[in-house]
This record gives sequence, structure tokens and C-alpha cells, in this order.
Amino acid sequence: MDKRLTAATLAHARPGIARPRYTPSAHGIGIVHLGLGAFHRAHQAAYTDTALAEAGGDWRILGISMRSTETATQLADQDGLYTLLERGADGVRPRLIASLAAARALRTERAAILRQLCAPATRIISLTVTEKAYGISAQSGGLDPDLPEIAADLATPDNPATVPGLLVQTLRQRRETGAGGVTLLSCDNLPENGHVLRRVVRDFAQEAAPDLVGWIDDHVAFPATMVDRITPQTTKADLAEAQALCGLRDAAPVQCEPFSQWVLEDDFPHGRPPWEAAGAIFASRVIPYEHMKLRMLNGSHSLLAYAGHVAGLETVSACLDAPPLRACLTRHLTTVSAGLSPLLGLDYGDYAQALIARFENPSIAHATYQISMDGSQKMPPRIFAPAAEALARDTPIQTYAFATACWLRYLLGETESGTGYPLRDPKEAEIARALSGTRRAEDILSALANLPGLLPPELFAAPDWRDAVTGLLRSILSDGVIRTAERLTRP
Ligand code: CS2
Repeated sequence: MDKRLTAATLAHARPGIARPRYTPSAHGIGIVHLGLGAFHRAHQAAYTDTALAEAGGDWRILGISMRSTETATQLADQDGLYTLLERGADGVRPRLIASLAAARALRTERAAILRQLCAPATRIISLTVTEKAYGISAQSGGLDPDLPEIAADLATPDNPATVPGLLVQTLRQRRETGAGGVTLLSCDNLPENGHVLRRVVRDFAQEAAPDLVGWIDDHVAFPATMVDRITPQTTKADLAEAQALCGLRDAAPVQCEPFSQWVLEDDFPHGRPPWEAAGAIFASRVIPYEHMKLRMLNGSHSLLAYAGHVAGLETVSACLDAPPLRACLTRHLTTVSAGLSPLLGLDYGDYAQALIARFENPSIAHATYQISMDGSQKMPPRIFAPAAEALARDTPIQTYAFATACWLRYLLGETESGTGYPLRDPKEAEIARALSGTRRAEDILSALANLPGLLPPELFAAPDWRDAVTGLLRSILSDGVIRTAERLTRP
């Protein structure tokens, strides 16, 4: 029987398997990462692994699971080691990653986590916690103090469960102990993620510890980043494949595509690993990259995910095999790119072609249902923002209206063949309540328009937009997603 992957067995991995080109234990922890999901391990941890091999330094990572304990336990049992399965059209390339020095769960190891968050050696606290964890108010763009978890943390700021609460507690202790400033690095798919993080952290501090705000302004950096790598959920088959390839049992492998991109604002006053050694790009303005990626890649993902899931297509590549959806994707990419400001050295047409090839990758089964989750958080930057701009410029809005109509159809919680599913959205309960028994397009829009912070009021008050969405939703409800897509893209 194969041994478990650990620091002691690493040397027994099959010859020819890519493995760390450095001695992991020789490097201390310099980064604490919140959100130990697959994406972090496919992206930032892999860049850090390469940077450690190229330039060394005390830049290993302590990974924190914010909610569950399972992943942290699995990784702790493996000394933080795991297999990254890079799946290209031509096969899979396994790589053993050692940049994660340890893994802990907030629920069970709070004291040890706080110690590392507040250690002077920790110079970066990075995050992949998903959009909803920032506690943003759709109305103000700042922290929403009325969200139950945020309100609970504000009431007991010494025992926080939310991201803003934990960060403010950390910063307070760092100031008190003289541990010094730190860089807070959001790696979530939010436009201007650095600004958003700064805003919610400052807003939380303003309520919980107002005298900390000035210290934050002087000692904490919030660089913006654009992160990209398609990372489907780990499956049982990945576990078996990782073991077959490496000859070691791994309870926590990660699968991803070969492509990856990371663009960062170079604002790290407390130091950083030389991630450029792994291909990261440091740019003075990250926003244009964020817009390109969020609107072209993520926006297309959401469009395909809602259309596909409702129509019974389980993966992104299956959606591309359906000609009407492929046509919708092409049109979406063309429309979106026409609305972007030019980005030096980048051709949006080439980017779109490359995206289509990535979505088609036959080795990757990226579930439409995985991408569908948290739509209330994902739709605003991906679809509503470019839609509002298109409306203001009097340029075509149909593709955004179609994506929106597909999402609204998804919110009914039942596929076209009658299979029910949980919406998996932080607003799931209120959406389900509002839509109970409602099946007419007009009624669906009116019911959801009454929910605070779900549909941007200005956009949905515009008659052209409302008519377009209502018309497409009506068509989807009577003829189905695919027939509607067909009609929409017919030359
Ligand atoms: C996807 C992203 O699940 C989703 O919402 O659109 O996770 C996407 O795969 C990544 O952002 C790719 O970098």
C-alpha cells in the first residue's frame, strides 16, 4: 500500500514528478492566507512555490480555513504538502507543492492562528474568501453593519468570525504589540479588490476601534490584484489519479488548467516574494486587467453556467458543444470587449480566442453548478456593471439581458427537466420566499426588485433594460434556454 504524502515521504514520490526545488523546512512563514480552498492552492501557493525555488526567503504560507475544518486537517496531516494536477488538452502534469508550511482551521485553532497573524515575521495576509465574505453593502459599497455576522462581530470584536472582524482584531494587536504594519492582499474576483478590502477594514475599525483607523492608513497596504486560473472542485477521481501518478496517498490534491495569470499593484512596503519569477506581472494600474478578466472570463462563465445548468448541461465544455450557447459566448465576448478601454500590449480578440480554447479544454470538467453559486454577489461586477455602461452609451445590451434572464430562471431552483437544486447563494432564503409560486416573467422581476440590494435599482428602472430582460425571460420560460439562445444569435 502506498504511503501518505508527508515531509518524510516526499522523497519517495515517483521519479520524474515535478517537486519542490528547495528544502521546505529551511524557509519560515511570511504569509498567512485566509481561505484554504482549491483556488489558493492552484494559484498563489503555486506562484510562491516557484518563487521560493528561484529566490528563497521566509515566504512560506500558513493557510487558514475560515469555516470548515476538513481541508485544514487533511493538509496538516500531510505537513501542508499536496499535489497540483495541471490538466492540459494533451494530458495531466502533476506537481508537488511545498509552499504551504501549515494549515489550521479558525473554528478550532483560533489562538495559534492569531499568534501567526500578529507575528512580526508575517508581512502579508492574503485572502481568497469569495465575494460574500467581505460583508459589502450593495447600497453603500462599504461594510454592511446590518449583516447578521458582521453585527455579531461588532458586538464581540474579540471573538470574530468574519473576515473584516478578524483582520481588525489582528491589526489592533499588531499595533499594541509593536509587530508593525502588514500588507493585506485580496485575491478575490472583485473589481478594485484592494480598495474594497481597505474600505471594509476601515469601516469595521471605525465602529469597533476608531483610534485604529489612522494607524491602518499609515501602516497597512492594500494592493489590488487580478487572479486567474480555472480550478474545478477536487473529485474522488483526482485523489486516485494523484496517488497513481506520484505513488503517495494525497487526501487534498487540486486540479486546474495549465494557464494562470496574476497581475498585481506593486504596493508591498513590508516586502514580498519575487512572484515575477513565476510569471506574475506587476503593473501600476490593475483595474483594466480586472475589468477584462471579470467581464470577459467571469461574465462569460456566469452566462454559460446559468444557461447550461438550467438546460441540463453540466460542464462549461458541454455548453460549448451546444452551438446556440457557443454563439452566445462569442457574441458576449465581442460585445464586452468593445466596451473595455484599450490595454497596452493586449489584443482583446486574442484574449477572447484564448478564453474559448480554455473553456473547451477536454481534460477539465468545470461544473456549471459550481460557477452558479453566489450569483447575487457575482452578477453585479460581471454583468450589471457592463450592462449599465452599455445602456448609458447606447450600445447593445441584449447579451447582458440574456445572461440576467438565465440567472433569474436559475433562481427558480428547478432545471428545465424538473430537477430541483439549492441555489447556494447568501440570499437564497429571501429569494426563495419572494419567488414562491411566482412563474411569470413580469412577476419574477417585480418580486425580486423588492428585495434590498439584489437588483441595482437604477439599471432595473431603465425601461429598455427591463423590457429586454423580461422579454428574454418570458421566452426562456416558454421555449427554453437553448431555443431562446438560438433565436437571439440567428444571423
Ligand atoms: C468562476 C471563477 O466560479 C466562478 O465564478 O467564474 O472561479 C473562475 O473560474 C476563476 O475566476 C478563473 O480564474
